[in-house]
Amino acid sequence: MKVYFCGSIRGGRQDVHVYQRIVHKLQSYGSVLTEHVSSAELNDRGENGAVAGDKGIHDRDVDWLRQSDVVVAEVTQPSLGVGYELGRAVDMKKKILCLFRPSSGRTLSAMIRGAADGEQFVVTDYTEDEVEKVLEDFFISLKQS
Ligand code: 6K6
Repeated sequence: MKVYFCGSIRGGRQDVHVYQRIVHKLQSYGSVLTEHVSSAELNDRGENGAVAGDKGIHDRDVDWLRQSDVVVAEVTQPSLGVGYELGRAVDMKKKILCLFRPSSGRTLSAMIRGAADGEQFVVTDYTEDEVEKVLEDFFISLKQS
């Protein structure tokens, strides 16, 4: 299974430790195409020189999104890039799980919360200590669908 993980880069890297937990768990289900999103070395300018320029990043990521079987997004830290990826993923009819932590004190965008249909697009509120269990439940329900 190919998993596309979305998390904030230029939107802010405050939650990178949570992305690392998510990616580690996702790797038990398949290959995570966007493992670099959880890299602690990547700063909020999204720089590490691995890809030539923003167009290269965009085109490669949209290509990986197309190849993916499932999209998992951590949406607590608002990010234009993550919102864009989710919109494209809906258009591609991908299975999507969005993870949001209400303990952040933020309110999730209505365009993400309101897109949930409980099947193709799932939004789950969680606390950091239950993240692995939330992912287990999602992948069990994915197998059954
Ligand atoms: C090269 C190597 C590691 O990081 C880079 C440079 N930047 C990006 N590389 C890959 N994907 C990116 C990069 N910048 C943004 N994205 C995609 O957009 C990721 O898949 C994230 O889910 C999302 C983050 O968007 P912003 O708006 O928070 O940057």
